[in-house]
Amino acid sequence: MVIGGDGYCGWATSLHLSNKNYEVAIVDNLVRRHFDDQLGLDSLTPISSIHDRIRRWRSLTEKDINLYIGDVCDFEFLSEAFTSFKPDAVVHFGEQRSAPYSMIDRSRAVYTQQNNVLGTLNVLFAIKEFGEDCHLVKLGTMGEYGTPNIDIEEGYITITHNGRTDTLPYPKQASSFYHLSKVHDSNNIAFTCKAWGIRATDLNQGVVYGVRTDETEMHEELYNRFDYDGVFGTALNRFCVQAAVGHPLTVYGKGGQTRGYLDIRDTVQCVELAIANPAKRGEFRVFNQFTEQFSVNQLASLVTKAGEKLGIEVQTTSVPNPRVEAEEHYYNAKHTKLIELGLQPHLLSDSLLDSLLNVAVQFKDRVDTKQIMPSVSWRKIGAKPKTVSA
Ligand code: NAD
Ligand code: USQ
Repeated sequence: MVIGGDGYCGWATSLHLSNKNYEVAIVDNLVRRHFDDQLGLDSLTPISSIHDRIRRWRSLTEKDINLYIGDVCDFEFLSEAFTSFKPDAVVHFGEQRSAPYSMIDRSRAVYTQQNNVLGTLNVLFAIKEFGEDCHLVKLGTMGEYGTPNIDIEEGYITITHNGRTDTLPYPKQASSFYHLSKVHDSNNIAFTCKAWGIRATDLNQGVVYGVRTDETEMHEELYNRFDYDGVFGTALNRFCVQAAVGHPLTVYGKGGQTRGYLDIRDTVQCVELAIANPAKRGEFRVFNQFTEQFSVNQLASLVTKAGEKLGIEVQTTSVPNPRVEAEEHYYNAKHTKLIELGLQPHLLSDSLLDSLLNVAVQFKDRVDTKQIMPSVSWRKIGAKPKTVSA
């Protein structure tokens, strides 16, 4: 069961798992498409409705994907989906995933935490009630750890304090109401693994880039979404679109912000590996899911070089940082557990950047350049409802 299977990571994963002969059900309330309507945004790539996507997949492969349209915060709906599909594994992508969206105003901050924390709590109760053996594969985020001045471990750290030693959850220092919702999820999942014997894997994923996977390439009705706007667009994807339309790359502040990144083709591989090698009953397993670290300045320089090769002149501008975050810091995060399970990373290469830039160029007429600059400020978040695109 792929919760959030109509979204960016979830759609690619659903097709990948279906292609690998897993029986797949997508659960989604389509709220992500509603956010686009609400804020006047659109994917760079044209995306079909979930019904057309699934019909097209069936006509190409003769494989069925089950579909449950509804909200995981509605326990009655979720219970029905669980009892009818009876999943062996639940992959939970179904959350509000934008840090800027969660910092627009009070109502979006509250919505983000309500949707994410209560949705996950319902999933935990559904597993306890209807499928105790079901493995929860939950999408967390590397941002749960923040940017501490020591190495980041995978979920746990062994500490000796006043002569005694223990292995404890790695400290969390998230820096948006969205990233904090993931910390709250992790705590709830860890507790229910202990209390009820739930088996769970928390995939602390870095920033995802790219758009093509083997399956989404099969037909234009299977295309994945590609966000480039200041609310849902993520760093490298945004930079490629900015380069394609001749907009200077928007480096926030000093640009030393370093994060873990991975190709969307590795997202789908990691989820498959987690499902194929489930956590034990009662185990709360944490994997850091990224393949390489980059600072924002490094990304800008890689895109500038890739642009040169394609004859595009790329400029960079320093934008006053709309976020409250360290702009120069130490960053060294472990990421060995998925490699040990067999992950074969697609590292960011010149060829990938060329093809991403080419996708951006192909669809550049669809770009609304007014959506590129950041419009949400961490410092100016207010209680009153705000329309960001205004
Ligand atoms: P997305 O917004 O494209 O997809 C999320 C999907 O979940 C959407 O289709 C949405 O309609 C659905 N959804 C949201 N709330 C729901 C609810 N209450 N009930 C049912 N469906 C609901 O996001 P994405 O980029 O695919 O991210 C998926 C997950 O991966 C998120 O949990 C996110 O935090 C995590 N993640 C994403 C990235 C990234 O770079 N995109 C990086 C790290 C982690
Ligand atoms: N940044 C820029 N310029 C831009 C966009 C971003 O300098 O135009 C900087 C940001 O300030 C930040 C870094 O790039 O320091 C990453 O920002 P992002 O928007 O690419 O990613 P983020 O907000 O962290 O969120 C994304 C996904 C989220 C996921 C997270 C993984 O939206 O769902 O959880 O990546 S992580 O960053 O590891 O926490």
